Amino acid sequence: MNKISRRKLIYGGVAAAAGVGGLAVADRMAKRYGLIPPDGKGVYGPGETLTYACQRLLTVHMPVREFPRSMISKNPFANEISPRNDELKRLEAGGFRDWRLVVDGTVAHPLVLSLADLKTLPVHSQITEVACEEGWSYIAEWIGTPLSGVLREAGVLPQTRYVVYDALEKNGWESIDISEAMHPYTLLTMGMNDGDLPVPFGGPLRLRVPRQLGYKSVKFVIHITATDDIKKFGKGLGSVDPEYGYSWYAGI
Ligand SMILES: Nc1nc2c(c(=O)[nH]1)N[C@H]1C(S)=C(S)[C@@H](COP(=O)(O)O)O[C@H]1N2
Ligand SMILES: [Mo]
Repeated sequence: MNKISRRKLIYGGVAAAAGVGGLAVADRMAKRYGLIPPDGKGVYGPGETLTYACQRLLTVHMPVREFPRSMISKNPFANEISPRNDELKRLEAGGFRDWRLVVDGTVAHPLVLSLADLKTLPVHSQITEVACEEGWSYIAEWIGTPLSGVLREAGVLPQTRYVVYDALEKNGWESIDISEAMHPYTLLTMGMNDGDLPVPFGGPLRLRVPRQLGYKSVKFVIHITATDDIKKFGKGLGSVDPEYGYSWYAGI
């Protein structure tokens, strides 16, 4: 059976199970096919699992919503952290020459990359929207290099199921599944509109995940860890969001 018809079958199965046998059956099917989000047993329960499972099967190769240049927001709003932490201030004062990105975990060759290293990698740009769960949004051009290339460079191992990313700022960590991590629009962003990514918008490096809500697009990223076991991180829910009642999977 080819991949597409197999996917159709599994999708049909999860959805049909939800209708006929109830959410518990859908939950069991989703588990068998590795479609349980890390927070699936949290406050959201089987409903959250069904959303994630169906979204994943339908959208794994879906393109991102892009906008024309004329729709770039004139006055984008940066939800800036305050106060800026001392380490960020120190790195900024040095023109980010001492800044490094660490890539480790389930990879064959862990990497330590400077901004100059990252700038030698293939460039991709996209005009996409940052949509905050609170209701506001803005559109910008984001320029950088796909996360997938950096993961391949590090020799990401086949058992990898999630990619965890950490910010310079405390409590900023997040994770996405490997299919989102390898999506060509999941971008290690170093530029915004016509220049370098400004610090209030997450400079020098922000992971843009344009298929999910703004909170997955972590600013000031300094550490990327591939893993086969998301439960080892924090409280095991995939990020801090589920601890506050937000969903780990934030597809839009
Ligand atoms: N490091 C870090 N990244 C972050 C946040 C944060 O507080 N710290 N806030 C998130 C949230 S909730 C949203 S909606 C977007 C806002 O993006 P903006 O600051 O570019 O407007 O950034 C996300 N990335
Ligand atoms: Mo947000």
